[in-house]
Amino acid sequence: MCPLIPPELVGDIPVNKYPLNWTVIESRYKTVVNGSHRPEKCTARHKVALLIPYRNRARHLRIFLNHMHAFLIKQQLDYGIYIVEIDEDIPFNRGFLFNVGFKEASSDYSYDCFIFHDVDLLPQNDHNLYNCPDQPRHLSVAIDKFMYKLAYSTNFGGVSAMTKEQFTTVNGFSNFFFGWGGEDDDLYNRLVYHKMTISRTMSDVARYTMLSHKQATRNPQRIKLLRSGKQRMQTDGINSLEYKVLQKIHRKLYVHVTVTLEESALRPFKKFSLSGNTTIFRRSAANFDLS
Ligand code: NGS
Repeated sequence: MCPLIPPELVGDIPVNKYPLNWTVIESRYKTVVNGSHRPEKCTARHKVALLIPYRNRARHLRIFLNHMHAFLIKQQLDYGIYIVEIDEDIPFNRGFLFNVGFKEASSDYSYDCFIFHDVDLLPQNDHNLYNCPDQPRHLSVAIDKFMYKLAYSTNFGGVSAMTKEQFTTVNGFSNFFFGWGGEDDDLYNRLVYHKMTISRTMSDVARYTMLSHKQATRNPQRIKLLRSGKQRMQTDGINSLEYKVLQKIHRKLYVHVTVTLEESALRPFKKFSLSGNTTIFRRSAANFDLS
């Protein structure tokens, strides 16, 4: 077994916000294969899948992967990185993509711990352990953009960790939140309903740099959806997830999963769409080229 505390951790680590090109990043991580790595000299204590919902952030992805592989290797984890995206040109659905990532990673390997991670957040301290304790853990406690202060006490967004059992117990995320905001608060409500509590890493360790980007369009229905969330908990989540995998490519530094939503999965979007315009455009395959 690898030691409880990985021996090579140093605390604060530099964050390189410059996107290196793919060849350079790949040559840095010779031992990473299919987006996965495990320690050579000991048996990892944790099998961790890092799930990243994604759309059109190729620059961020290069910065993220370059930073994260070094970080995770040092933590002596048996890990895999999954980048998950939808082909439809509809508002982003973070919760749905995490649910898909959970299923796809679970079908590849016996991961016991899942880290739900935004692509624009980079940990600044390697004592911030990417494993899953007894209770769900919120990891992105202190973000530079917010002056390293937690936005509010029930916040569970950004980066969080749950065991397979915890995530299954709460039926994963809701699939109903199209557009920015609310899906993480809804997950928090699910945890509370199931009598779980959030654990948090200390804020001097759980520090993150956020990469800059345009603010996504807020989902005007998010408060309404949050209020009715409790009624849907048992029927809206990983047990109701319907999608088709368009491609699942095991690249060197990540597994890239692109899915299309089944008609039934679009129903909530159509129902809650204010504009009334429910035409959905498929994105062309060229958009899935992450280079
Ligand atoms: C809340 C959102 C959350 C979001 C959080 C922090 O208002 O989804 O802000 O966002 N909830 C609702 O909109 C209901 S942040 O300031 O980090 O961009 O995670």
